[in-house]
Amino acid sequence: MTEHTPPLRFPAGFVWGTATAAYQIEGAAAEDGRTPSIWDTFSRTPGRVRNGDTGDVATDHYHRYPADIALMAELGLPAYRFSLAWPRIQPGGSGPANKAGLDFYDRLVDELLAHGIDPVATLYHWDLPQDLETPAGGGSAAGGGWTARSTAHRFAEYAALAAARLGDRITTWTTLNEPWCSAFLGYGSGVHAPGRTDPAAALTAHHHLLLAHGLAVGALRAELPSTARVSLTLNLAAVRPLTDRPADREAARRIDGLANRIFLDPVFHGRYPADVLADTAAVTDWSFVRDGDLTEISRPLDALGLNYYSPTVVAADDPAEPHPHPDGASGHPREPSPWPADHGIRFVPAEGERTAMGWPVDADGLYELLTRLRDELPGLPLLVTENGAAYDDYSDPTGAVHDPERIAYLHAHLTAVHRAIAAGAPVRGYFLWSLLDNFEWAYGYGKRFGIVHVDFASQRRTPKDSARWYAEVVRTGTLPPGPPTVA
Ligand code: IFM
Repeated sequence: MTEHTPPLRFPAGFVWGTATAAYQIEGAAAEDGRTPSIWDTFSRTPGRVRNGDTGDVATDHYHRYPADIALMAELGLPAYRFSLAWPRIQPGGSGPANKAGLDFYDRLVDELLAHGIDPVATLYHWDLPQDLETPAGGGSAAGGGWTARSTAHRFAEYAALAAARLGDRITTWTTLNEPWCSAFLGYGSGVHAPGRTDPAAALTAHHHLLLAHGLAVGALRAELPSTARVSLTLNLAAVRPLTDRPADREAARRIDGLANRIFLDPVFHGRYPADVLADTAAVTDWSFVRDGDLTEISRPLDALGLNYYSPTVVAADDPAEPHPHPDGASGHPREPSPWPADHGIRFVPAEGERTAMGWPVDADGLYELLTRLRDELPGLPLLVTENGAAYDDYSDPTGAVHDPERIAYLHAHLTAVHRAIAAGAPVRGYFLWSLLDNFEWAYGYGKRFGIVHVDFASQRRTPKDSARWYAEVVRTGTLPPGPPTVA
């Protein structure tokens, strides 16, 4: 349900854009010297991705980028957040740059600039070169992926190669996208590549991802002009206790630690939170943290990116109840959890409206997070680097794609952004996820987040109603009065 609201004007200079990621759209998995990433391996492993889908072709953006950029220009979208594929730029994850890989991003960036679109680059959106996870016979890499400290150093070398070639034209750089997912879904629950289910490995990976971020910030600063902006994107969680009971509040404190403060404290204050170290003491002694790491990790940033989709509601487990299975049946063993130490905590499915991912629609969580960051990181520019929703879109007999639910979702969340700005949060831009329907990781092509519909058989692109609606918001810098309520 969306309430009727008056038009809301965004500040002058507010950056509007859309976002994508390399493995989700590029395809061309084996072209021009690209080597496999952990997602190529994972998606080819039976049972890991729905329907056996892979990113081999995806939206074929590698070949169709001129038309995709022309479409962005037609929609009047002034900025574009995309990611660079490490295994394209530095095959295998070590050694010299692959000229053909860098040439692709060179062409992409030039095409964006020729259309007046500002390129915003992310260095790592989950496509770790497979050789860094499991070295091919005789390779010099250590293996172990993000559980290996050396991977952090390889990442900084890759960052330097990318910045040396593209830093004269890309002015906003992001090191990592959602390191929570890389560490906790990749090494904890195993629903993301590389598919490991080891809580100690998840925490080790977490630290090495942050170290990689810090080392890459240093490498970027050394290569880029002083005017460049360097940032990090986090998927922080709006964590809520189910009730005000002390046990539920304690559950919320623990998950807030593992979702939010485990990133914000080291990156912005140079320390891990004492309560998180205590909560996870049975999992790891944190001996992978070495002298000097936190200084490296807390190098100053020019902005923080926030990705937001829905809130997280937690409660204390009732020991008298059999443990609920995530599918609703009781008494089954628990699935591996992404959270390294969540014993005694229950994740409560929120009530009300949901997207096709089953995620609750709750824009207040975005407001809560933006105003929290306003208070905790005074003066740091904020960007909403992802926000959007999947729905079961289809093209009707006339070829149109009507997606009123997405428009309502976007309206509610942009209203929350506007409210946060009015409350003093320094939010400088908004990147809608996503430009195109794409490869939604373990869900394959079954979940559509795009404002542009992609027919994956023909690769035909069709702007959905939401694309036209967003284009008008961007053109006017104004959010129109609330859209009709979606039943
Ligand atoms: O598709 C993903 C994206 O790669 C990272 N953030 C969340 C999106 C939707 O699940």
